[in-house]
Amino acid sequence: MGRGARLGIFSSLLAVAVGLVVFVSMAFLRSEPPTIDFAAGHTAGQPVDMTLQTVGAIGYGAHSTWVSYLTKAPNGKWVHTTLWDLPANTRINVTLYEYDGGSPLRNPQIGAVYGTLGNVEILNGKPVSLIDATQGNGVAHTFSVPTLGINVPLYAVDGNAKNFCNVPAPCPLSTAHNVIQFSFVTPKAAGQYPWQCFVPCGLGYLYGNGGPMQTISYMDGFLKVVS
Ligand SMILES: [Cu+2]
Repeated sequence: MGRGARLGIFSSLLAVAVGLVVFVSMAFLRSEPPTIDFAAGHTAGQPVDMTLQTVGAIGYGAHSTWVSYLTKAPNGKWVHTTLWDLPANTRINVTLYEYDGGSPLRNPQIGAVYGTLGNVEILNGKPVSLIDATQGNGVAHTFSVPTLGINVPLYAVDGNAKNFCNVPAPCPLSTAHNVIQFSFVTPKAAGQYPWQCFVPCGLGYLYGNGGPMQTISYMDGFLKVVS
């Protein structure tokens, strides 16, 4: 084989290799979970309803044992994501179905409800401003937006309940759950506001703070406020 032919083969192989690296990198960059659009077609002054759930294990995918949030899209489908487009300066009415077991809190302050309208959450129909996690089933997760001063502790279900949810998410209403409702107002300024759970619920990770606690679509996400 002549020098020119060898150079030609080498160049072709190099081009294929570079192409593969670019393709895989782009696929990785594109792999962000979907954003659910609650802002499209929104009428100013009208509240937005949002339905969420928390589960003890997502039950599928690369991390099937991880705890997770899920979001109900406006079309009624449950989606494994924690990214939402929300209209600015708008009341958001959240209904959250909590299906996970819990524990006492390392920091009892996380049991306080604040930053919601009235500084309360409605737990199974009753207004609550503080959850004492040393009592009952404890707290499973929180919905917290530090930059907006919002904290909502999610009272847990009995982890030993006969109808504890152990099917792949979404959990059905026939399994043990608590219904938690609260409202908050999105800021006037557009931007990405991070939210997260503050219960160290990443079982099997250092101090419970790794894994799902650090991964968007599991225990943290963004309010993408659009004006
Ligand atoms: Cu959590």
